[in-house]
Amino acid sequence: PPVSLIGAPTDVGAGHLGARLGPEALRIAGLAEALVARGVDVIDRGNLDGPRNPWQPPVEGYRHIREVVAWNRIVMDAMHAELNGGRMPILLGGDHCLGLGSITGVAKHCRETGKTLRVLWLDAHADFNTSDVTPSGNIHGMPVACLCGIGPRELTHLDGSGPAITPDVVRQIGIRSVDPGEKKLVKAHGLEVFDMRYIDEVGMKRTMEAALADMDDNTHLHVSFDVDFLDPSIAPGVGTTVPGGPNYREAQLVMEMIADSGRLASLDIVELNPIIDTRNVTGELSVDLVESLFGKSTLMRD
Ligand code: DIR
Ligand code: MN
Ligand code: MN
Ligand code: MN
Repeated sequence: PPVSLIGAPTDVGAGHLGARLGPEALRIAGLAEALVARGVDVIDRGNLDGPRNPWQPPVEGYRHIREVVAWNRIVMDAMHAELNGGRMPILLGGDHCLGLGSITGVAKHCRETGKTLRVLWLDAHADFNTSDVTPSGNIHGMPVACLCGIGPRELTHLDGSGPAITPDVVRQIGIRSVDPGEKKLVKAHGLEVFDMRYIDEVGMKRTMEAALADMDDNTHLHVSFDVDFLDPSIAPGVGTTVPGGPNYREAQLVMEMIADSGRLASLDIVELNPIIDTRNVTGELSVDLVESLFGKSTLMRD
């Protein structure tokens, strides 16, 4: 299907400044050109516009909640509009608080079209914090909880109707940093988490087979790719690195197996921070991975 790139240049949900430059770093790394080379019809919609980052400390457990709500409404509408127009939206973040708006827009489209939504959350973090248990107040640590209806009403009811998803929609992969109170919530809500221990023990191939199981022609697969999913040795350009992530080949295999599923219908690329990166290597790696996501494979498989 044709693809639309949507830039959301903000870091209002993060604890480091710089993810607002992520969309430009992905463009400079040649994201659109790489997709065109794969034979994909691409339109770059440019950047959305939203409130500036006031860079204030958290208030009652949330940093910048007003600005986070505003950005997410804008992102929700943009994602939904592209899907309505028959295009596959790729959100260029921006920090991962935007996964809330993105997936709320996607879920709305799935309800309207009778599709079954599946969300693959590729991340070092579970992003399942609440204002009570967050160690930081940064809302990029909360979007999965908010999507599942756990959080303040302005975040859990972004489209005015109700929580976008239930926890059974989500599969998390690569998780290796979960805060103590967050861990209790993840367990209580039965989130399906393929953490790094699981990947170490069974391998990435079987992990992805499990994460991609039980999809069919009616499945809309949304991938929310937090670049800190990757091992920091190959992807230093993120605000919150955590050692012990997937290596280059494991990450490629993740993307190749998603491509093979044939179900990818929307994507977020978030948390890329070119201020922290080294000569855009993390932006360039992200583009390599997106090529695999769109079917670029090794010589023997083409
Ligand atoms: C941490 C970091 N769990 C927090 N979260 C991040 O502040 O809630 N998510 N970096 O991507
Ligand atoms: Mn994240
Ligand atoms: Mn729709
Ligand atoms: Mn993360």
